[in-house]
Amino acid sequence: MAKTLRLILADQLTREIASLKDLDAERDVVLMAEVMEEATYVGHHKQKLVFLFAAMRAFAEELRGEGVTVDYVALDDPDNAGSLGGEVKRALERHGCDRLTLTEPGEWRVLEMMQDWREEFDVDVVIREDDRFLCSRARFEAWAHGRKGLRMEFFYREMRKETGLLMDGDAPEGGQWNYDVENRKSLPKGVTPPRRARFAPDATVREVMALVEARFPRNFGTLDHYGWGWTRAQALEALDAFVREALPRFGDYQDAMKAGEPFLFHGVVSPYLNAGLLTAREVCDAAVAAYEAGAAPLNAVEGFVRQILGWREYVRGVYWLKMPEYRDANALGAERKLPDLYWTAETDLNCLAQCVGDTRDHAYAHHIQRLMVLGNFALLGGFRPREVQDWYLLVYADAYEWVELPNVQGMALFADGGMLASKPYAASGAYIDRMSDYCKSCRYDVKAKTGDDACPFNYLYWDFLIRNEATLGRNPRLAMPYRNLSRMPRERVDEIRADAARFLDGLPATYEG
Ligand code: FAD
Ligand code: DLZ
Ligand code: SF4
Repeated sequence: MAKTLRLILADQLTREIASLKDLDAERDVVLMAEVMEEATYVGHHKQKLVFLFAAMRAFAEELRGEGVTVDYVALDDPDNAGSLGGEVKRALERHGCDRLTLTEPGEWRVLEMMQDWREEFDVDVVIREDDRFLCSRARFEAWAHGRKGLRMEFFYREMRKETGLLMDGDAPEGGQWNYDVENRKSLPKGVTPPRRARFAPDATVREVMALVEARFPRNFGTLDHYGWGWTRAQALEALDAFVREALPRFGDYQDAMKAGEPFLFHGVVSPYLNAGLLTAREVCDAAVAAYEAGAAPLNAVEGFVRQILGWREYVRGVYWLKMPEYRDANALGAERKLPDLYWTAETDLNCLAQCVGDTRDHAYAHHIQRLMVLGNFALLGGFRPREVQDWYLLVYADAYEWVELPNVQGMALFADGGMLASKPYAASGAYIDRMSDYCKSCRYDVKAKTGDDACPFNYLYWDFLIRNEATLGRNPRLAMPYRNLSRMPRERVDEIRADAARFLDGLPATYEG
């Protein structure tokens, strides 16, 4: 039998990963390596680096506890080759392995690298499918084949039927597939979000924190509020706390935003899911069990399951279907440089200051903050998709290209021309005012459309529609705003364009990322 080297990446931290399935603990070696190439392909948030390195170290210890030989190469190991390929090469030589077994990675870039290893290394290279997802790449391709539009809702219904989640025989539980209309409430006064499961760093995590501060002092973000768990047991504890305390109101306040409350009633489980500490199926099962026990209502549980069984699986399918061209799509010809406020949080637009601030402090912002504040502003401002992509890929603890890219290109920026979304998620200040308390403490007046105090989202929204009329003007879902635009006096249109240009030209944009 071949002696096998099994490489485990930082986002493959589960005993169930395909590359460990036939592990022979007596003979095989598991390689895990903290390498500069992966730590620097974008300048990851400090919390993301700490979370991943701490979770890698803990997982290596778990395997060792089982009697598995783990070759763990730390970032500050003097012999560290600096890249995954370099470390695989060294380990193959060190351990005299004749086979290399891998699980396909979550990024095109890394898959290409792994495919080159077949030529580079004189051993059998086996790349296994990542079966942690509920929908395989082949299954998604079959679903997408021959379809004009790839609407998530239809994909989601098929996944419900195939997994049996929230099904009552052949019918959806409760009679409807989707309860989203019930999930758009703002947060009323007196409703306090629950305390979240956060974890105080132990000695190992503190060591990783010191390493990250020393090696990446200028990276985005702060470690001051660090609270991510780093083991599967902690991830399960976080999931359990969410299901008990937040899930019942997840649906109602899914779209709400509140200053100083980044987590609200959200799961806050994406870093654990994406790194392998939790599985998609067990997270959905936990939510459905709460519904069946009468502990959470259907609108909350269906809404939550849809995010994972629907959106998460769907964006992964889109990523592999559309890469590598997808990354370069720029259907709206957006060419402005990303302004500095995305890095500094220094801006008098309070909604942006709050959302960038939450991102800096927690390597987290919830979906509506990412989409309707940060993404909406990038869409309206016409910022370059590649710069927006890099920003999203580095600032969140849950960010990997397979999930970040479709969300940025398809959902936030409409850069794919409407393959993912039927219309751009463009909104004026009124939406942000309705769903948050941000406007109350803002120096701008959300109701004002003109003048120095006018909320910039108001004229940027119309400027966006005017600027992109050739591309968007025939979109049936934008018929109403374009009809309103056609009735606007010429002077008003000119005024909007001038206000928007003055505002956007006045945004400092000097950062190189
Ligand atoms: P909840 O609101 O509690 O949702 C539960 C779970 O559903 C999440 O943990 C996540 O796994 C899944 N989910 C929800 N929405 C999406 C979605 N649109 N796409 C994929 N999965 C989803 N999510 C990431 O995991 N990584 C990213 O890099 C990422 N980048 C994003 C970029 C943009 C521009 C936008 C608009 C969204 C992005 N998302 C990303 C999706 C979503 O915002 C996060 O998954 C969610 O905020 C994570 O917080 P939570 O665990 O509290 O989620
Ligand atoms: C994201 C990341 C980082 C920051 N560091 C490492 C690392 O040092 N070693 C490793 O094996 N993986 C790392 N990763 C995750 C890889 O970049 C990841 O597997 C790809 O992003 C593919 O999803
Ligand atoms: Fe944002 Fe406008 Fe509200 Fe200020 S007034 S917080 S800029 S939406």
